[in-house]
Amino acid sequence: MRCKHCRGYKVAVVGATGAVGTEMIRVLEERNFPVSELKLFASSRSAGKKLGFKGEQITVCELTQNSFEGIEIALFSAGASRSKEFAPYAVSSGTVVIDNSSAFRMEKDVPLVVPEVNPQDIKWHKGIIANPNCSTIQMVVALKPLHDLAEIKRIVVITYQSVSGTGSKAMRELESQAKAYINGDKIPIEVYPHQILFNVIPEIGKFLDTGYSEEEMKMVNETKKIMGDDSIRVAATTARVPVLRAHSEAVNVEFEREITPQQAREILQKTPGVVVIDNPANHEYPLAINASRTDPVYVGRIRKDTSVEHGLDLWIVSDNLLKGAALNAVQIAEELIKEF
Ligand code: 25A
Ligand code: L14
Repeated sequence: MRCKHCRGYKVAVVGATGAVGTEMIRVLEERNFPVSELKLFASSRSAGKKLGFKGEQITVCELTQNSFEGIEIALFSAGASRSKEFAPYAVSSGTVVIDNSSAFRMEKDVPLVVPEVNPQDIKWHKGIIANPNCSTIQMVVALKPLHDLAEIKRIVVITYQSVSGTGSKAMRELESQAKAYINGDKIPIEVYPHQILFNVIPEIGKFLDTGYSEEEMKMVNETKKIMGDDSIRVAATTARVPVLRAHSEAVNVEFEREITPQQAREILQKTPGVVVIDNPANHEYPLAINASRTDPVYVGRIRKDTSVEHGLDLWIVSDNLLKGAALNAVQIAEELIKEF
């Protein structure tokens, strides 16, 4: 790859028309990532559609095996099956793939990276770098500095996940259910097994034989890999709520050593990428509506869990399409090009 002083990199976004892909394009522009040429790919459904980047209209092309010639960095967000099918072609063209799907996250020779937590892992990539699951990213950004101080033994997390995690079709479904309700029409149900409007659905991803869902196991396994510590125990319950953007999480953490809520607050206030909002007496705590379309991971409701020797409870909120997906992917690309 060329040096950062050169004109820029040839970048592709795969899944460019989706909920995450459109944010990837916007974040590349907003952060002024050095792009000399941007190529946009999606399925044949979107071929010919135009999307804006730095005042230019770029035509979306159908993704094929030959799409990656000359591309230096490809940001993938078109689902795990598309990643499995097309990432090998990208790698054999010499493209570095930053993949937002779950396809390669747990593979031994694929780094799983949150730049605030384990930027050093980017170095050993062999063509693919995986972007972690959105619920996991926001949790580890907040917990890593606390782990460094007091060593985490066990995490119990419950998530309240927005519909945008499922993609743009699910966002439209929540909106159309709201409209149908207002108009007194029959509520359309297509994406989720139940109505999501006015509801909470404790099912994200497939259920496994253990009774846990795929999303819950992503939080267990990815947390250990990103933190580089297999001894951290994680129990997760993941639920869908009728929110358009930003996931909220109730996180209970047990530590090896003493850590007070005030210490945690002070450390988190100094942590890059984290904003502490913790003034409950004034009704101030992180909210999905306020986190939506913003970059930080917000932490609040920091309090002592008196049921164990060294425990804290926290409320963590972040925009799942940004830090949970597009922003983290672009930050990985920024780290990657630092080496050249
Ligand atoms: O396969 P998975 O892993 O189960 O993933 C399922 C979906 O989850 C989203 C994403 O939805 C994905 O399709 N997703 C995956 N990982 C995610 C993550 N980490 C995630 N969401 C958030 N965080 P999406 O609709 O938001 O984005 C899909 C993008 O992928 C492109 N795509 C699909 N098949 C492709 C492909 N690109 C290349 N080759 C293929 N074979 C897709 O482009 C979009 O950019 P598109 O052209 O198919 O979609 C244009 C519009 O059409 C809608 N749409 C999507 N699927 C269908 C559809 N319309 C009708 N029928 C469909 N089956 C989309 O809403 C989009 O607006
Ligand atoms: O693994 O539906 O990155 O909210 C993240 C979003 C899995 C699905 C992942 C959702 C996806 C999840």
